[in-house]
Amino acid sequence: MELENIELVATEEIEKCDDLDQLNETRVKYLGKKGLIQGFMSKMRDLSNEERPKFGALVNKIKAAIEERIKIAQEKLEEKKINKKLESEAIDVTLPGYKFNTGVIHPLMQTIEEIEDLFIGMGYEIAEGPEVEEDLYNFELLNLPKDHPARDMQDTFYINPNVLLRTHTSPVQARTMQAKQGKPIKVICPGKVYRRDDDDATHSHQFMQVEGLVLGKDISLADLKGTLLEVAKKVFGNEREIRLRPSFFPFTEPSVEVDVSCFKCNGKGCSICKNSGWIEVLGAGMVNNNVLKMNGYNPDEIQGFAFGIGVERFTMLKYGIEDIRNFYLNDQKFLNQFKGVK
Ligand code: FA5
Repeated sequence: MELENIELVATEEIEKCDDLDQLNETRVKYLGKKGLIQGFMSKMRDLSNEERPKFGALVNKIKAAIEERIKIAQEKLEEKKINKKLESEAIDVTLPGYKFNTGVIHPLMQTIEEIEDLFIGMGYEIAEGPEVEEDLYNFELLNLPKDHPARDMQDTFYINPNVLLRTHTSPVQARTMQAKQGKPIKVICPGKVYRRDDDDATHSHQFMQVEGLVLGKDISLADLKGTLLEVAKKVFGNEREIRLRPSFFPFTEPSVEVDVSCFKCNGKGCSICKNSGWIEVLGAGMVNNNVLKMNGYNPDEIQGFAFGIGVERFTMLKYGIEDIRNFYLNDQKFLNQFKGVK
């Protein structure tokens, strides 16, 4: 190639380069150690002293021009590379987002959380116990010896003669008393319980309760009544009527049951409340002296009350749910109604 043509040819080649690799090959071809420019440099030896500086200056000028063109091309190709990367990573922020199907806290758990918050605010702690329970805690230590007729009140799933699925959360009372060894107690215990009850609109063979137990000096029935009315008022508001009615539990004396006016008929009587106008929501009473003694407490020094709230019944009354079985069918249409309630 003639020296005069080299700048023109190099410029055309540089401009044709599509990427940095090609450009580098072109740079090596012209400016590398064994490149075309170097080839002209080595020819200087053969020139006369007069021609050499002129020729040298011309080669250097052409070399500088090619270097400059390569530099400009390199900047362009680097920018092109960055733009290509940005383009591939670009997102359209105006596109509508993906719809995420969020779950919903089960209405029974919402009720339990509400009850827990309420009692924690009143200074209670939360206790837990096993669902597969010993007969000893579920019955015997609660003043229900074997063959006691009151055991029929809670038809039981037995695993063997001494082990059963707990029929209520009251065994946690006995467990907590044994653990606290005569000291004051203020706990609630939420959990699942099991009974051989026939399923209907207000009964299920598996349901949830929140047990409560308070033991201390000079605790009276008035404290129990005040606590239960406070809870019922907070959960149901002022629209519902609440009544305490004398009842019987072997582990409390005296015992009461709390009813709330039926959400469906407002006390007139309907199929849901079995024409009574009321729905029973919890059992309660002053802890029986025998229970205190059996679990290491002296009834002359310490007394207290206990209660067992039916969580399904609370939730049915709160939201006007007509059939307890809705809680266990996992029907999305039913459950989604409780989105955003809590
Ligand atoms: C008891 O289970 C006692 N352990 C409660 C108690 C605790 C009394 C401490 C005294 C001291 P009862 O069997 O009544 O009591 O049940 C309590 C509540 O559970 C009822 O008021 C009702 O709301 C709910 N309940 C009872 N059986 C069912 C059932 N099959 N399905 C749904 N809820 C039920």
